[in-house]
Amino acid sequence: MTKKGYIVWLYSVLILSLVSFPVLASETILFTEDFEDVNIGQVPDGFIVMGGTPGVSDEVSEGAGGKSLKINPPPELKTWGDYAVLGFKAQQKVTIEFSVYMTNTATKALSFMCYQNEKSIEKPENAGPYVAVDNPNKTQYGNFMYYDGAYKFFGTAEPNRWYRIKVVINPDIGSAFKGTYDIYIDDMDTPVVSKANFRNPLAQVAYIGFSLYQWDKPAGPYYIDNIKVWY
Ligand SMILES: [Ca+2]
Repeated sequence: MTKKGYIVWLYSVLILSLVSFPVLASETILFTEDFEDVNIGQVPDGFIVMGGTPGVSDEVSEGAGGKSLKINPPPELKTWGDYAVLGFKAQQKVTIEFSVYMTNTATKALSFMCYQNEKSIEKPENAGPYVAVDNPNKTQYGNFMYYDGAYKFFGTAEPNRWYRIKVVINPDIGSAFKGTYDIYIDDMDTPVVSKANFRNPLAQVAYIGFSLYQWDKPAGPYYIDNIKVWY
């Protein structure tokens, strides 16, 4: 190869490298779970279950599909919260994604909550970010909601289909950590809610929980799938 030929070759390699390998934003995954490797009725390692009987099921196979986490207190159980909770390395800036499905029998709202430590996970009033969904045919709400001291409605929900939810937590580190969060539904590029306020200030986010309250009549079921926690 002549010197000129070598230089042309070198530039070609450089340009091809830049075109072929653009710099990608790095993503650190703290937790993922699709429930496919979990036995029916069990919960994966890392989950804390409280109140009723969350467990993996294959009852909703379409959509997000395969196996998913069923949250459905048994009819005789009166509970202030049928919880499935999981912990991860504490963060201040973190994104949580999951898919949720409600049947048309669901009568109570499913709540998704973020907590700062294990001690606080049993009480919804300890949550920072707080997003809920319920059945338009069986409840007074029938909407997606977030809670920052009062319920704020931001979208209509339908039973018998999967929704993909993304919650992006934006820390606002001042004298106390009281961040905000953005909520996405299905469209992962454009938030439907921006800068929702936390229900409570948190020092960090280290746990997320899914909870279904049941008191006077059967509340569920709801199904959760494809959980991803990352930053
Ligand atoms: Ca699955």
